[in-house]
Amino acid sequence: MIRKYALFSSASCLLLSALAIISGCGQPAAAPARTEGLAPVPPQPSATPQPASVEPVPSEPAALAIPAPKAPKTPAEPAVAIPKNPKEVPAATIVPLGEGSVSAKSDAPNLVPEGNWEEGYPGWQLRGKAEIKVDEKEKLFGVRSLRVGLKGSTGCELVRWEVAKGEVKAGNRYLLRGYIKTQDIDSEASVYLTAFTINSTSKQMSWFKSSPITKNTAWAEVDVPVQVPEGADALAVRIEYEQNSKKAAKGGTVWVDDVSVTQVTQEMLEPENLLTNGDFEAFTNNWTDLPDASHLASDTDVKQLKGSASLRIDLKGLDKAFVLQWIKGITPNTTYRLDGFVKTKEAAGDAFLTVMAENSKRSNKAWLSTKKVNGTADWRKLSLQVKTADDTDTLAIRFEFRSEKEGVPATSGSVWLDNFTLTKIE
Ligand SMILES: [Ca+2]
Ligand SMILES: [Ca+2]
Repeated sequence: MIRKYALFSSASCLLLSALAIISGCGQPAAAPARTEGLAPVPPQPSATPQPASVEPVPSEPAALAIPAPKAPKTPAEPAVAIPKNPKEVPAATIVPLGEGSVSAKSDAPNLVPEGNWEEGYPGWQLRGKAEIKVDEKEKLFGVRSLRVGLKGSTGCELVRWEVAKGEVKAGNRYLLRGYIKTQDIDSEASVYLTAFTINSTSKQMSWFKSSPITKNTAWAEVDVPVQVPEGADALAVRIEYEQNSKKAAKGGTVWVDDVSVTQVTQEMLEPENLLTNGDFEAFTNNWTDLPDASHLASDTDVKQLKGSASLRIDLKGLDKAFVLQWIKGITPNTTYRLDGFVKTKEAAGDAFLTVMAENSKRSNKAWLSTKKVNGTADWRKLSLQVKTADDTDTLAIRFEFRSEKEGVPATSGSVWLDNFTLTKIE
């Protein structure tokens, strides 16, 4: 803390000069549209819901995911209503994201478009010892990231002043987000993404800091929520490297990509995830696994950007395995969205997500499934939207890895699951 305030007193003159520089730069250009890695595949037609069934346990969801060749003669009202016009509600879509995939981001304007490093690092000021360069090999978005070489450095910071000049008001909320990768950072040293607000009259500052990132960390999404305190009228962003001990080795490399600051409004707050442990940080807690947990592992080496673990399913010569979670208290006539990230390695068999909707009498059930994936592929997002019927009160969310033919023990390979969310849309 002492160090920071000392920094600030030496930085206040810098701030004034930075203001003069930045005010001459005019308005930042609008952030370029993000398209790479997120190209949506056109919505797939959904599975045809099956008529009501009294089976206590769904046993044929895979078959139900395939549109029936003929419509039932007298279809019972399905628990999941699917509009005939697929434009109204995209019933099942798959969005391949490819290597280094990330979740979709908000459409709010980015107040630090220079944080994508595509045009170098205009507006950023380096203090302390480091070698900064754009890097066209290690990047997550666009064609460049920023590489910070720390050879011989005991600490440094890269500051972008006044990212929300004229917009910062007490009570406003912002999300600072960046993507960071580290290599050979000493365990006694850390990298942080930090935002701070400034009261330009009193010079008082408030700090908002990410968790420390150290050692060797694959590209990780780092979020720092900021709530502007009373009296603050400016916001700045900092990427900092700090040694926590004199024993720390002076070296290592940090890559940064796509730093953004977006204002968060009430409507943009992430909807509640109705799944518990959908990020599989707690192995299979809250999930039912079938046939048993012997094929499952918590994998801390492979995960989809956030958190520290994914769930891995390894199969050899079995016909299927799945994890299941029941969600009760579902609202009728409401659209829900299911998203989940899946990675596959030599997966012989189909991996997919299924939703089963059920009424309170357990007399009306319907299934919808995402597209199936297999083979070897990096993280892909599987998504599904369902609209519940008049009497739906329960949804069962199931991830399946199974052979194409029921009962044929042909499934093999590995599948990783991470960041499953079920959210109420309307
Ligand atoms: Ca970039
Ligand atoms: Ca996780």
